[in-house]
Amino acid sequence: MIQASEIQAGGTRAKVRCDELGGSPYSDQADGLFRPYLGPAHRATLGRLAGWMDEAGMSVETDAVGTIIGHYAGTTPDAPVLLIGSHVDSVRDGGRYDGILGVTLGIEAVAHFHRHNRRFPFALEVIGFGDEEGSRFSTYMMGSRSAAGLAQTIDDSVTDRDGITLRKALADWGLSTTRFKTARRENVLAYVEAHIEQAPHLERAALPLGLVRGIASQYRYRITLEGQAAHAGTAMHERRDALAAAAESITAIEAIGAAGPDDLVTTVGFLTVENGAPNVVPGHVIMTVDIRAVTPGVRENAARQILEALEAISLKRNITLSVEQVQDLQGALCDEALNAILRKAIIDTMGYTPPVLLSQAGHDAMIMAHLAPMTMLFIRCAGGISHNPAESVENDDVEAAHRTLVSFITRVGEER
Ligand code: HGY
Ligand code: MN
Ligand code: MN
Repeated sequence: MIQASEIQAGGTRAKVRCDELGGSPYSDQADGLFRPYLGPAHRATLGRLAGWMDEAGMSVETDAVGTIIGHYAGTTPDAPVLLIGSHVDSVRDGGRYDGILGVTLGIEAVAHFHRHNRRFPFALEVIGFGDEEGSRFSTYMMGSRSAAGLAQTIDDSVTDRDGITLRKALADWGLSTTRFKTARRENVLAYVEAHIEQAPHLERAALPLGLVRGIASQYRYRITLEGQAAHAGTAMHERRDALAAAAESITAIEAIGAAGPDDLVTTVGFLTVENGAPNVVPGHVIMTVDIRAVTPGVRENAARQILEALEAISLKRNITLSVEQVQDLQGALCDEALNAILRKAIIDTMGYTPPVLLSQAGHDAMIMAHLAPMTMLFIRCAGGISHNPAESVENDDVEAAHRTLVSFITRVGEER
């Protein structure tokens, strides 16, 4: 019988490894965490993960888009694959556990079975996607989209903040878009992703782990407001102030989000003023709008209201408005059968029936749902805070997640 004390080391180790990866050389930001796709930190992180995967008895490869995959063979060579993973990239000034904790927990689960020489009628693969956040290029979910066999478009007009194109960044890794199709994972039985909740529901319920019913759909727009740059001495009624128009628009976007159903969220997360200066009336503003909802139709309805509001404000202020949709991400429901097994695993290891939550945060799991049935395990995080250096998790909660993941995989094996 497996000793609980032995299994607990895995959970703590998974967290401690995320802490190690939270700094140089695994971050491209001197004073915090930024691990962008195809950057030096990404490459260093894959090297470190490959070593841990090797220690856990896995063979390791990196695919055509820079995704790392550790393989732990099943009892037969043609056995289907149970994929366990998440993303290794981060947002700028990000938290240490978003994404990467799902990869280190996957490694710990396989290490546990390796130590006990346990094999299943399916292979285990731990997968670490390099571009979920879209924090370097305006791509997003590139790794899971390729793994799921979804088409990828490369926009050569898109560059990172240093002017490097995605195509160049791929070439610097010896990767080429011509091989993207080879990244599709074959013979996949299911996909499971352990991830911090990035919301406060588990903390408010004083519970360490939860299930996920579904992941919200997302729209993202790039809005350009064109007025007229003018001297700060210009009379108020003679201005075409793009930033004042943006401010009124942002308030309207927030009000539409707040007035909508509980699962609707609207965010303006990025704004830039061209040639901004204290004594210049802003003439050109670019901002983003992110709209999410789990319930079908809510996202679409909110988008229509928001675009109508922006048109009315721009007309009133004599501003030229242009709207570009840069993301249309369909939501996804977790597989009921996998959720039932994960529920039993949580009852087994924790002794309580877990809550079933909605995820307003996007995850690779919503893409992997195109390839195979998927499920997610949510882990409590302090205050629900994420995309912030203050992101934190408790050792006990990560150990609970580790033990639950081991129990979940064991149960899937028993049900095969
Ligand atoms: O935007 C999201 O929800 C995820 O963090 N990429
Ligand atoms: Mn994130
Ligand atoms: Mn994430």
